[in-house]
Amino acid sequence: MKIIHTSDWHIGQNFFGFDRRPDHEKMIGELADLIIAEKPDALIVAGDIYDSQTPGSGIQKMFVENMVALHKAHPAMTIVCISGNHDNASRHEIHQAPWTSLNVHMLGKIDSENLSANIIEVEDKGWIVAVPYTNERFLDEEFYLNLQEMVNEMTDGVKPVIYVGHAAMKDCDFAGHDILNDRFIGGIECTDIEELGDTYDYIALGHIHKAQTFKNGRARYCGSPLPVGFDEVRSGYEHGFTIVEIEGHGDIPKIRTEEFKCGHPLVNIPTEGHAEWSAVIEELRNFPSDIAAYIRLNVLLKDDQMLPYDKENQIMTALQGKRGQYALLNPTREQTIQATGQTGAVKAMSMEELLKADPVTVMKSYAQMEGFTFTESYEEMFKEILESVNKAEDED
Ligand SMILES: [Mn+2]
Repeated sequence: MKIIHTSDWHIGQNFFGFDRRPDHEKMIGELADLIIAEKPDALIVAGDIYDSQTPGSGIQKMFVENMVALHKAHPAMTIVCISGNHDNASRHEIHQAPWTSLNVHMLGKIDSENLSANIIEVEDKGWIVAVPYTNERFLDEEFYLNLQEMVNEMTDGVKPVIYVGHAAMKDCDFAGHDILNDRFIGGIECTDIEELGDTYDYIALGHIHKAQTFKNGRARYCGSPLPVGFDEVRSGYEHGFTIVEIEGHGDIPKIRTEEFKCGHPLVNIPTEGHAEWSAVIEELRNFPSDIAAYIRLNVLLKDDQMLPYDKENQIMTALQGKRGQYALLNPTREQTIQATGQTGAVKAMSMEELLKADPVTVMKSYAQMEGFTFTESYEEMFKEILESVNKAEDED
């Protein structure tokens, strides 16, 4: 069985006021070309189709038209499209009936009483087990075991079985995600991939935007085809599509990738880290005029330095005659870590970020700043205290 694996499109994203529709159209257009060239048995879209739970009608229309175009690129292909944490699970299933007639399977929910609905047969080729994003606390304790049992009953043990999910897996590389703002990543809401069982030949994942293969080549995040944020542009971060071939059940999947180049690349100035204002403006002035980039300026402020009062003016002057556009100013104040005397850029947390953050994460960054090791036993003690505080609050 041959599949193309993609996820995290985030269609309709409001990107600092820029319309990303042309970039999304280009991405889906190139995906259609890839489908025509590769003729896969299935296309997997592993969640976060839209950026918001309530996409506008124009954005929904664009999605529908593009999905039909992908179907027409190779009508014999099965398409499995699950919802992610950014999508609305119920809305995702509204037009399930007409989509099914095009061999497109839109899955947004899990019904523990009817797990067979999530197991899709790709005729003569194998099976795809589709598990849309669900908060772990709404899953039965035995969910993965029951699902695996059902899969083993419904499949033949000869043809490959592929799992599709939208979840954060423990011990992955979360680079590019704002861990402090997203407690589903990095902390308590992570799934241990071993819980899924050993039935699946390939686990096609969405959610984490950094492409990566793990579980001895049996699991992969295909990554976001176009960077969703400026932190997704750094060395080692690839954007594109994944092509997977599996001969039979038990065989190791063969994985290839196809790069996607965004029409409006995201550019950080400087490329890595932060630099002082004058150096940033100088680099902006020297930025090639023919690249239609969206640009973030990463400015380092020393001591009691402030941003210049005419900053917008300076930016606009530096960009004159260039196709590049200014998107965001990202200032950071240099701080010295007391305990170590080390000086560097430390991202200050806003009150809003602090309120949303997981206390253990906050404690860990505090420990790092103060230069002491937050050991596992400290963590245990800290969690105990947290629990008793939460309990006392509940009782109030
Ligand atoms: Mn996403």
